[in-house]
Amino acid sequence: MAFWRSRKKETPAEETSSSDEHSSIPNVEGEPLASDHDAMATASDQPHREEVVKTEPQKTGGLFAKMRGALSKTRQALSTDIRDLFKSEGRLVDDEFLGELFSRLIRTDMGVSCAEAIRDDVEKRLKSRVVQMDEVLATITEQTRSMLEQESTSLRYSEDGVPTVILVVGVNGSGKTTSIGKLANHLHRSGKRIVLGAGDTFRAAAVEQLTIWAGRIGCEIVTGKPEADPASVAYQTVEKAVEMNADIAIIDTAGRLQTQTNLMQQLEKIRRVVGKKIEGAPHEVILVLDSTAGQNAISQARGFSEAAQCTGIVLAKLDGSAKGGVILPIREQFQLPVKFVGLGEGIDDIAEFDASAFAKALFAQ
Ligand SMILES: Nc1nc2c(ncn2[C@@H]2O[C@H](COP(=O)(O)OP(=O)(O)O)[C@@H](O)[C@H]2O)c(=O)[nH]1
Ligand SMILES: [Mg+2]
Repeated sequence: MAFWRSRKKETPAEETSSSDEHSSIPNVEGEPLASDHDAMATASDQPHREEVVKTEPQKTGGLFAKMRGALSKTRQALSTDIRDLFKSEGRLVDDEFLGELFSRLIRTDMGVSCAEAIRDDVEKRLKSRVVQMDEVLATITEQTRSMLEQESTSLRYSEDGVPTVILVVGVNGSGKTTSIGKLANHLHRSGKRIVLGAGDTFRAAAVEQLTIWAGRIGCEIVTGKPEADPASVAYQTVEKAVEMNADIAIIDTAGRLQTQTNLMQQLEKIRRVVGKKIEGAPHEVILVLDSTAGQNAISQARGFSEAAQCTGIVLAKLDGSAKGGVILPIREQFQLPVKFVGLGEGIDDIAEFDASAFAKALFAQ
């Protein structure tokens, strides 16, 4: 399967006109039903700290240290468990050992087939030998790295000098708005001109939250009126990006479940209208997954990757999760590259995904 799926040719003539294009965008035919909103409200009952954006001092110590810090919960769960398998004189790698290793790996939510692959690799390399823990960890780390490796983690940029459009999607509370803030800051720092689009018009707090991020970063933001058509905000965002010759427009969206047909149609409309303004846009449709959701994150990836034609993943909240292993089945089952990982709530707590650093951080002592 290709990472970049071909898009249907759209000819939605009714949505825009040349004189005042965005104001002529009608309301989404599939405007969320009350029941959809209700579902969203329920899903958002989990704690949000939208109004308070943390101002943390800049962290130092490089990507590995950061990744290592963020993965501490998963690593502790794993390596304490794995350490239990060893005595100072080492351990014979036999069926019993392999079975115990397997049951420890699986606790990180890496899933059966990934845990099997790692166990089989240890078996192949070390069976019938008495080994020390370091040697087993080195083997596991290498196997994990090779399972996580992917062609490219870089964002796909537009080719012809027009702004790159990134649409950000996912369920409520997965970390979309926060990830946009961190990503925008990351790109801004690398010299890109950014425009944010507050496409989650359903909740005023979401607009406010993104506005605070824009203020901190010092980038432009386009907001609509409360309950405005998100497609219209998306269109205006792209229009603004073109106008000011920005490099990147990043569009936030309301949380939704992949099963909410109307809300998925709304995403489709956003895609269409931005594609009308810039051919080939959106260049990226980033699915934000909450790694603390473990196996649920996998079912979200399954639903969204098809329904919203996602092109990449941001795996958020690795720092709060003991289930960081979930990244393995995500890589195994989907052709979607993990582009960034969220390592905390602070502005710098995002990193481009790096398979080698991730595997080492997961198993480092
Ligand atoms: N620890 C941690 N918290 C995060 C991370 N990303 C987002 N959050 C928190 O998760 C909650 C929901 O995030 P938000 O961006 O509002 O989610 P959205 O509904 O998908 O836009 C907020 O409290 C965020 O501060 C992360 O990488 N690590
Ligand atoms: Mg949000």
